[in-house]
Amino acid sequence: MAVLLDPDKEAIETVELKMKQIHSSGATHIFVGGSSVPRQQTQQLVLEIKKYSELPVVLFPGDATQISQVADGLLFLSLLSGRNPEYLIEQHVRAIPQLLSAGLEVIPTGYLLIDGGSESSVERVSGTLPMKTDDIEKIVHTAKAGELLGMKLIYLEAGSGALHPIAPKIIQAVKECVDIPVIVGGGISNKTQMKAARSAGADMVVLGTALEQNTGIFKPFQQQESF
Ligand code: 1GP
Repeated sequence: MAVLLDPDKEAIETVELKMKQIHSSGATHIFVGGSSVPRQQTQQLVLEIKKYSELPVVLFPGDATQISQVADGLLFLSLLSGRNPEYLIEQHVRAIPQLLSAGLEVIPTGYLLIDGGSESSVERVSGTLPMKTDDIEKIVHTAKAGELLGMKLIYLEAGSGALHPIAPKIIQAVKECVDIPVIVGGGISNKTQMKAARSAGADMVVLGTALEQNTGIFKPFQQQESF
């Protein structure tokens, strides 16, 4: 399990406590990103996390301005579900000066936005529509195209705060067709949903909103079998 911390929502003063909770939740990675914030803000959050945690910090950037050289890795997300060149390649080109001088592990990631029942910020910012949940074939083909283009991860995204997380049948269909790890995020707010995603084959699930809204949720996650 990875937890997603958004530099725009995270107060620096609460990071120490949050890290204790995250460690006891059994999370294996900390993702940082989500909103568009000045580079300095991302940098500051990553540095603060690093004071209290040895978990790998992986950037989950909304655009090229969110690359912090002090993180461990970067999901180099290409929004394959949409047809906006800005998020397919343009932001990536703009990120290169930062990446050339950073020691980040860059992980090429096929990012698929799938309808989660409400308008997501990815949809708003990218100006692209999510894929329809009943067009599983297209979702699978898009993920496979990403793999054949050399991507090392597929990220199935329902959108932060989605009403419905990615359906297990979608995860399963994608897993059956690709040989690279599949990450699933968006709208996962309880153990049952986490378990369903994992049972369907998700190699990692990502939680953001659920942890922001109710830190008490950390404890129950710890008590279930390891995610
Ligand atoms: C990461 O956008 C998700 O993929 C996070 O979604 O905030 O709904 O957990 P939540």
